[in-house]
Amino acid sequence: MEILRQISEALQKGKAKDVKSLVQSAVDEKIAAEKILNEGLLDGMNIVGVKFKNNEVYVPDVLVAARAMKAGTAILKPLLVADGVQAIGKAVIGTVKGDLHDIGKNLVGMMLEGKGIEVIDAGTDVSAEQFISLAREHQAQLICCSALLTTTMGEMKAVVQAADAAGIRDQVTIMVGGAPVNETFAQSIGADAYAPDAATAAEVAVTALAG
Ligand code: B1M
Repeated sequence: MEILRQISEALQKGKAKDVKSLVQSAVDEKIAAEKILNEGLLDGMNIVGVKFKNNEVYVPDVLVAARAMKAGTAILKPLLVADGVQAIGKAVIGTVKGDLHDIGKNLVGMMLEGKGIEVIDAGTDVSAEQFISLAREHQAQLICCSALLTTTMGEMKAVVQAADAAGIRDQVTIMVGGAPVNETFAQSIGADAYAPDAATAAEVAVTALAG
């Protein structure tokens, strides 16, 4: 679809205003929000990621692309998030200590809200102690940790250990995810669940809350 290609290209160029108006046009054309997200915004961000890896674009280019991504997702959020639904549980979500990537974490948060889960967003660079203290404060049943760097994914193990030390390990489901994370890693650190993408994360969260 032409408009989705235009969204992807505008995002790659970091043109937040264009992304915003193109996403709005796509919504007005009744294209499904998930399709706009996956085939427009995320397509563009994936291309930026490959170019970043190949040194064809640099951190400032990635930052403006990330800003454009946020402008687009802000328009989609009301369409992805259910309105007025009774909360079925609470989740503390954050990107682990040392890691500032928050786009994937924000998408996971939106999808959880879309399933009627109350989300307490701890932000980025969240220490294991912060995760635990927020989970206690809000009596959350879920702790959701995101990591995008191979150097920070080890922090997820610290969250599992901190939950253990705080005596709340059997009261919370710890779910992990992010580009470098996989099922084998999740099991190796003693996490309860892993999800490869935001939509699956929401399904896994619902299953965990039901069980
Ligand atoms: Co960074 N960065 N970055 N970056 N960046 C990556 C991650 C990298 C893979 C790029 C590359 O080399 N190809 C690379 C990491 C290499 C590695 O560790 N193996 C990298 C690097 C090296 C860095 C810096 C070190 C660069 C530097 O400064 N020299 C630096 C680190 C800063 C820090 O965190 N301390 C850095 C900085 C940045 C920016 C600030 C410029 C920017 C972030 C802006 C922001 O987030 N607000 C940025 C970006 C945008 C990227 C890429 C291009 C895109 C990430 C993204 O948002 N993807 C990324 C390359 C790539 O991933 N292709 C890259 C879209 C997002 C929707 O996907 O986050 O994977 P993702 O989330 C998915 C799934 O993973 C999953 O669901 C989401 C949607 O389906 N998911 C979960 C995520 N969390 C989940 C949790 C769950 C379940 C599923 O359960 C709880």
